[in-house]
Amino acid sequence: MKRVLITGAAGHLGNVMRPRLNDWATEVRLSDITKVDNIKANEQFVQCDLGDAAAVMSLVEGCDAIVHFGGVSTENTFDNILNGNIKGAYNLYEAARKNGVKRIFFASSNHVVGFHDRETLLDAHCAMRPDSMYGLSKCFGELLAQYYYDKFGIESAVVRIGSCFPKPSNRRMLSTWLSEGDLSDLIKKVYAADRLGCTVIYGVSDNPSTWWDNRHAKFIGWTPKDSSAVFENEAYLQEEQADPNDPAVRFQGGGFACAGHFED
Ligand code: NAI
Ligand code: 15L
Repeated sequence: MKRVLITGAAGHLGNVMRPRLNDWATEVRLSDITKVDNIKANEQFVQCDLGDAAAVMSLVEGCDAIVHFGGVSTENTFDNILNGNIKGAYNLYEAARKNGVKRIFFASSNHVVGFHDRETLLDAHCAMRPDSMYGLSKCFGELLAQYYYDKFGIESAVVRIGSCFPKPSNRRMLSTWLSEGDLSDLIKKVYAADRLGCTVIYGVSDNPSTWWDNRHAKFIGWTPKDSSAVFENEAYLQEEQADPNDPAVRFQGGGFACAGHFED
């Protein structure tokens, strides 16, 4: 891989993926609306608001690959989501088209399907049931990726990330947990594939309990190696009360599905 752009580089996943992807790329262009520190020899930092079309156009210039983590990552005001996730995704795909970028790793979210209940096994072809304005903005991003593939041939991995944190912080995350190692392997597999098309992939480790089936993405050859089983007996997870009638327990999106509508 030659020059890779990582958006959202100041955020959680940007920070954890940066060292893991460093050897993989000759040059890494890091970008965020917030400053990124400790720039390494093969890294470059470009501060940029994804909602600024002209800035995003020059940000993407000269890049061969884009790992798109940037944007609002939880529920927020519509204006913030509109700027970072809707205009931001549009600006990024337009910039990719005009700069000849052929393949994008798009960090979508499980909150695109958060209103499915947990007894339902989902695959890439299930209906979108967003659980939040945030989830809705990721639906837009996923459809945008499909449109840019159908019309312009730009390939995307549309990755519905579960919960990528060092460990599950609640019982729900025993089913949604994605390890950092499995995520970095997935990014590399996405760029190693001969063909990708526009493929929806659930970003989840090999957990004992799962609501997601990745059979339509098997051709990529990604096999998650980690499992939340190692955390199952941790005391903080045993103590959590699980009321089966609580919407946060019924729906896949957990707290996002039962939170009130976010207003300013
Ligand atoms: P994060 O919130 O830590 O990082 C997102 C970064 O995007 C932040 O550094 C923020 O400054 C930047 N950003 C926000 N608005 C921006 C704008 N208008 N212009 C430029 N940069 C902007 O989130 P995290 O956890 O690192 O997630 C990365 C991506 O993965 C996000 O798109 C998120 O929706 C997605 N994701 C993450 C999951 C996880 O478990 N960490 C689960 C599902 C999806
Ligand atoms: C997400 O989409 C968020 O970005 C992340 O912060 C977590 O809340 C995650 O989903 C989750 O569902 O655990």
